Amino acid sequence: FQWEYAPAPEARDAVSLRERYGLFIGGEHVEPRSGSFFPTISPSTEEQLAEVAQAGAEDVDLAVAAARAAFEDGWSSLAPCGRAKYLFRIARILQERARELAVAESLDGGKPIKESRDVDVPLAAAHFFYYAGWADKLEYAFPNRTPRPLGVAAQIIPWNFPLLMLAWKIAPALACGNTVVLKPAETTPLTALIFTDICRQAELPPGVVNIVTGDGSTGAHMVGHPGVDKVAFTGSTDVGKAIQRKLAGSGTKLTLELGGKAANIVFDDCALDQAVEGIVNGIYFNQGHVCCAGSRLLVQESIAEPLVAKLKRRLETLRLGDPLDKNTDIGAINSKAQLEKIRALVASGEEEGAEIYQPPCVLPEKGYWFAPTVFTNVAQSYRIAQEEIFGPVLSVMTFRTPEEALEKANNTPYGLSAGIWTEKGSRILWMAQRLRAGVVWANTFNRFDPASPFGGYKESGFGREGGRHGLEAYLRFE
Ligand code: TXE
Repeated sequence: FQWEYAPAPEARDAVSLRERYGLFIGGEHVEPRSGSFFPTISPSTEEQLAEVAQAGAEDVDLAVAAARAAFEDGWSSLAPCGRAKYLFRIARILQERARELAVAESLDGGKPIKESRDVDVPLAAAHFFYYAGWADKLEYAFPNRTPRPLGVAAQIIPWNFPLLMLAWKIAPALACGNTVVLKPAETTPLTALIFTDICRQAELPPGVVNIVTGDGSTGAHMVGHPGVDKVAFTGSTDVGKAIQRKLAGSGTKLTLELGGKAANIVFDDCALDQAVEGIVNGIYFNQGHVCCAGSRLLVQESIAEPLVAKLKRRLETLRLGDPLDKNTDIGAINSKAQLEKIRALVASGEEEGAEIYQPPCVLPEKGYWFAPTVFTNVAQSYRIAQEEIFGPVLSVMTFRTPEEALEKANNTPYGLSAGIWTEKGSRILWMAQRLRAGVVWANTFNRFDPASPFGGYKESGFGREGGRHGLEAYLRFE
């Protein structure tokens, strides 16, 4: 089986990028006071897509001041149906500009266009529609309490779902009457920068949304800023812990959505073909760059052999290559650093004694790629069974009883999600009650809806995004 790398130039034309992007502060595109820029590249071709501003402390000061002014000068006291009007407008513009956004997302981040087209962009619009609906109904969401906005929210997001994470953060914050300063990840700033044009197109009052680009140092300025009332962070557990330590005792509200090591648990009475699809979706969706990825497969011993055989055959049909090709299943790894991390963890799995399987596939010469990988013969103590790889790598382990499955599933410092595959409803309920995971899927995986709260236990963080619960993170109560 040979897969040829076929570029799709016509898709590339859907997005016209500026050579250089400044910051979006107070409703204007401005040059960074820092004077510094850095390149954002396409991980599938290594071509430079644009230059992006590296915001320094002074730039963050200006963005926070603009957000504060917008909060005090009207956004927080605007009639709630007025806030809803802007959120509805943004949602509609996201739909109208869906193709451009999907192409930009796939170019900048490496994910297959069919995912950015069918998942990232429509879900981002759905979040704005959903929270637009709550903006004038907050007193119904929290009866007998008086909800009030917090003020200025500093929001720091990762590179795996750039536009969707922006929507998860900005939509509820604005619906509740807050203003925001948001920083996209350094490897995927483009859709957030296109979003600045959408804010202008929607005539959002200046300063309600401010976008600053930069690396971790920009994020650190935001977190420590005295003008910030709330920090919302999605990213690595190490940075999340550092942020929590920094904010200890400060009174700044904090929500953290961190890593995961989810178990996908397959019982012998499941619909096997459906489970194989769920396992593939669970770990190879977005190259495994998913915090809730089903990276540990726990399969009942009696069906382990046929299931793994089916899974390997299915992997041979996955197509790896150009993210802009509509047939691509597996795109590029987001960055060189992430590729190196995946390689190192995979090497540790082989050294510790696990058996590796990769379907035959030709990796493109340029760019960052990693073949879909399955490890069998994995012990729970191996690093590949314990640490978040954040790549297309599945670790398979077996169990005999539901109790053993539960014990193994919960044997992780994380607790973001889990999947159960069985035809027995009572077993689903028994497991779901005992799994220490914020989300439990039954006979499906990686399903998202703006109305469902999402968030973790243990080192996966705290606070919920999505649903009515997601509003709480952006409110105080009188
Ligand atoms: O994350 P970082 P990285 C996990 C995943 C991945 C690993 C490393 O396992 O392999 O983390 O990824 C900003 N103060 N996840 O290094 O550094 C940074 O600029 C404030 C899981 O990319 O945490 C970016 O905007 N902000 C995760 C964001 O934090 C700081 C998604 C995330 O980057 C900062 C991403 C600081 N000191 C990675 N340092 C998930 N939960 O989905 C960095 N940042």
